[in-house]
Amino acid sequence: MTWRATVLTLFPEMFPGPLAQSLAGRALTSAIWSLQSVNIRDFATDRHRTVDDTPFGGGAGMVLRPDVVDAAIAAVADDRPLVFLTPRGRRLGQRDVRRYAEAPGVILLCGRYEGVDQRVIEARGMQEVSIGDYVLSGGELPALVLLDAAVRLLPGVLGAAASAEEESFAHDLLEYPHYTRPADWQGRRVPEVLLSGHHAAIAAWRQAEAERITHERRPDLWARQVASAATAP
Ligand code: 9WO
Repeated sequence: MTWRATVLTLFPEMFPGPLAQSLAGRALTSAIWSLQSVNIRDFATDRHRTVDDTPFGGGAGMVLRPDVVDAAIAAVADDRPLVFLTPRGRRLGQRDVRRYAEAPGVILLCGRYEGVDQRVIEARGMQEVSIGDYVLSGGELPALVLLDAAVRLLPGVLGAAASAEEESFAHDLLEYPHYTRPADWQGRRVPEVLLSGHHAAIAAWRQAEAERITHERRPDLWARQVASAATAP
């Protein structure tokens, strides 16, 4: 079955954007997934098609109105998870991405201005999701990030080898370094073991490198890795 993505946005022309290229683009053409971008403005009810208003309590900027956002959601809501992209959300991880890829699809709400009226977020029981600790001008780029991460996990998008490789993230390790020809580039030699043809030695070297780099750069991931290795069967 086709995995269905719906994006609610004031900038529907931002989709599929970069996802029309390469892997995700081919999968879109071959109907492994579908994309519907919905303009929130189409659900405004006044002559000027107003979607925002000034914040109660004062302050800078504008807030998306709950009635307009709710009408947009009502037009598309079904059995799919409803996700609001916001820096206030829970951080998106590979585990969440896998869960979205296994759902029938996702409905993504992209905010603009200073935000979306909190009542519609709560009333619709939206999952609030962040891709990282920075403020952007809207949720569209995070929505593209979430879609890219999920679509590559859909059956038929990647080959079997790459799917197995994805598993490695589940083990909380960063990737080992990669090398290709030339074997000597500007005096920098590829690690000898990789030229040896000794597959067991290569696998051991890669595992050691992945562990070293994880320990060095991501003590948080390393702690998880050590904990899960300790409880592994
Ligand atoms: C703007 C702002 C201005 C003054 C005081 C507080 C403020 N908060 C915001 C704000 O969070 N604006 C958001 C812009 C409203 C929702 C859409 N926007 C957004 C989403 N920016 N960054 C994201 C985002 C989403 C997911 N992961 C990382 C960033």
